[in-house]
Amino acid sequence: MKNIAFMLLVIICFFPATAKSDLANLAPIYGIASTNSSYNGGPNEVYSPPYTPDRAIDGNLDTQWNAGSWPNANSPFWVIVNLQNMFEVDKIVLYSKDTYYSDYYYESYNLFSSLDGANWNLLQSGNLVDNAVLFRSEIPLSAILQYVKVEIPAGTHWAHLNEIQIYGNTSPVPIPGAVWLLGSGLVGLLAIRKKLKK
Ligand SMILES: [Ca+2]
Repeated sequence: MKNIAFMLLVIICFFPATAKSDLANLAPIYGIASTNSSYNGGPNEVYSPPYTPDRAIDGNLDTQWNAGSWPNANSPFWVIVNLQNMFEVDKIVLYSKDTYYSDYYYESYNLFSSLDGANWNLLQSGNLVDNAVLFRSEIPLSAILQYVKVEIPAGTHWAHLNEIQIYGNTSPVPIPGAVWLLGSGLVGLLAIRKKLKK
């Protein structure tokens, strides 16, 4: 009986910490985007310049960040999205499209996450097909992160992204609070268990 009561207390104390609230694309809600290169556009542009990094997280698949084309002194190009807090993230989706040129092109990418914007964890490397059809690359995850970096180190023509979608729990992860709660919860459980044993 005492063991059952203890198990119930454990479930009550720890279930709320693992319950998930709404999932959404966090990038347009919280994201601040930066880059090392923005192409300023030229004549006969299909998309509306400037191709600034905020265009990669504006929730619009028809606008894009464009770093320029190769060769370029700023390569490898990168765009960083800072969510301003730590979040639980379930997947990242990258979109690219080039309607100006209909021939086949590609651009390679390295996708990183970070908690502090200084130490980066490589999540995936791959290629984005870059032609007139909107290309979608979905990367499933189970991670806590604050920063996402997409690096484009090589390709056949443009370095650009129409959208970086970061899907996760809309409530930030309160790391110091969670640690404090876990600590106080364990102390409480130990005290209750001691009482039950008496
Ligand atoms: Ca966009």
